[in-house]
Amino acid sequence: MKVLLISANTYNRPYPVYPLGLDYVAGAVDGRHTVEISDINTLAEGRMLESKLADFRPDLIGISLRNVDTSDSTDPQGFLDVYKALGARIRAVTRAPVVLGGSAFTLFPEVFLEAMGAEYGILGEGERIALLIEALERGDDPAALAGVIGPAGNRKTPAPWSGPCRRRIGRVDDPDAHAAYYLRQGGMLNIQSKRGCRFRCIYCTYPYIEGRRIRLFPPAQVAETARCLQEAGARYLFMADATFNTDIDHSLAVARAMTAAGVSIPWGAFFAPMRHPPDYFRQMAAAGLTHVEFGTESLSAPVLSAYGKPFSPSEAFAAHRSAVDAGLHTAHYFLLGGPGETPDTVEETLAGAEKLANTAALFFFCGMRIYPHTPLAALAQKEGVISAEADLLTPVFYPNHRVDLNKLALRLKEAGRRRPNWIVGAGGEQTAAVLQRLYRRGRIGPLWEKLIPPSAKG
Ligand code: B12
Repeated sequence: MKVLLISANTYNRPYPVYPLGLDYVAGAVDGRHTVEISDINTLAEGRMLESKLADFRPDLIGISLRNVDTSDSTDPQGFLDVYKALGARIRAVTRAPVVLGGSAFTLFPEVFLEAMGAEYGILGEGERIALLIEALERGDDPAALAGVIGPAGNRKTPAPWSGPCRRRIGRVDDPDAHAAYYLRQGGMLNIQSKRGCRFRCIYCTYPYIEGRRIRLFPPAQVAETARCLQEAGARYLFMADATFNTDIDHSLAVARAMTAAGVSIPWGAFFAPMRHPPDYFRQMAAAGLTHVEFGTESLSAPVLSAYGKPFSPSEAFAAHRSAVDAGLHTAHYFLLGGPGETPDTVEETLAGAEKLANTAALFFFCGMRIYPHTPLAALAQKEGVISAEADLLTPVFYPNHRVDLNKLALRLKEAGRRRPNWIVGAGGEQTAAVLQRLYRRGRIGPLWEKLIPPSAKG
């Protein structure tokens, strides 16, 4: 069977993100079949997609839907129409069955399936495609499989995947390969060291998308992938784990394995600012880590507790200090205005943010989006804020009656004039433009530290 996997994501902020998921989907397909990956970022012009479909003549098309929307209330933009148009272009050329997957699809499967006129969708981990192909070959209905839905939609949830996760690294050194596109814009590719998230942060979709059970990848295998990517031309790696330090020992083992494998390019990852051994960030820095992105959310104890975060404000400050002392660039993400937030707790968090010395960037998101399958959705339903049938595709924010989110965003924008490293939302057009300029000059990585004039750091 010929399988064409297509990455539909063309959103390029803060920078274009290599479609890592498709490497795993490709790696799951049995070697008897021919698999190719096409990326709309590199097929954007003219009728290149149509030509690809006509030349390759796939028997099955997999489409990866990553983002639902920008998820930034200060810079809203939805992608349903873009995906819908892509579905129509594909249907105009071929009747091959289409299977959807990816995080956006997993969150709103029925909507995307219908909009794109697709036959099937796989919720959560796409490794399940191997079973779907077998079912098609046998003439069975793939929609009968766990975690797979058909056009009738059937309210399924992702089925846990306990088989191997094999990544197929495509051509990176070929300038026409899709990886080359990402290398030209920031030099970044990505890797993964585990699947799953066991935290219970009330707003978060990750445990639903990836599963709650943690599955650690062997450190030597992660390091070998990193080395291959480096050899092929990657100049920076982003560890795409939900939280890299959920398992401290494993994260240290991965870092040591990267050094042992000769990985010398810089890398970054998401961390929870939790308790950790005193020399943790120094060991990470010694293994090439340069950027720490902390999912801090708040610096007020009752709010952290209401949000279900696994750390206290003092642990967050301590983690920040040791990352900065280890010479790392740190960014903190805040999520203001969720359940439990009051005007006083906002003040506490903003006063705390002032004390995070030497932070490259602080991103403030105002308002907590309600995603399906999260504890927040259950809470909002219990409180009568949303109905069980609520359409959450159009963003619904948890209504905090004590904090005016619009006023808060304006206040943060105002405060940002004096504190250039305070960024409201993801930074919108302005941040993207600065990064694009730096990438054109050959700079690499997330570059949060370069967004801020040196005189403004402190
Ligand atoms: C790491 C990450 C980032 C990093 C990426 C860094 C990098 N260089 O890779 C950064 C910080 C840059 C980032 C930015 C953004 N992100 Co982000 N990110 C993630 C995160 C934590 C992991 C993504 C990842 O790589 N996972 C590992 C790979 C292997 O998994 P995967 O791609 O999902 O693929 C698997 C399955 O989905 C499935 N699958 C995928 N494709 C296909 C296709 C088919 C056919 C099939 C069958 C299956 C399938 O199989 C794969 C293997 O199991 C996810 C949350 C999560 N835990 O999933 C959010 C997430 C993907 N991000 C999200 C968003 C919104 C964004 C931003 C728009 C935020 C913003 N305003 O800045 C930007 C967009 C960036 C862009 N240009 O597209 C959302 C997307 C859904 C949504 N709400 O719209 C998520 C799900 C988080 C959330 N809030 O819900 N992100």
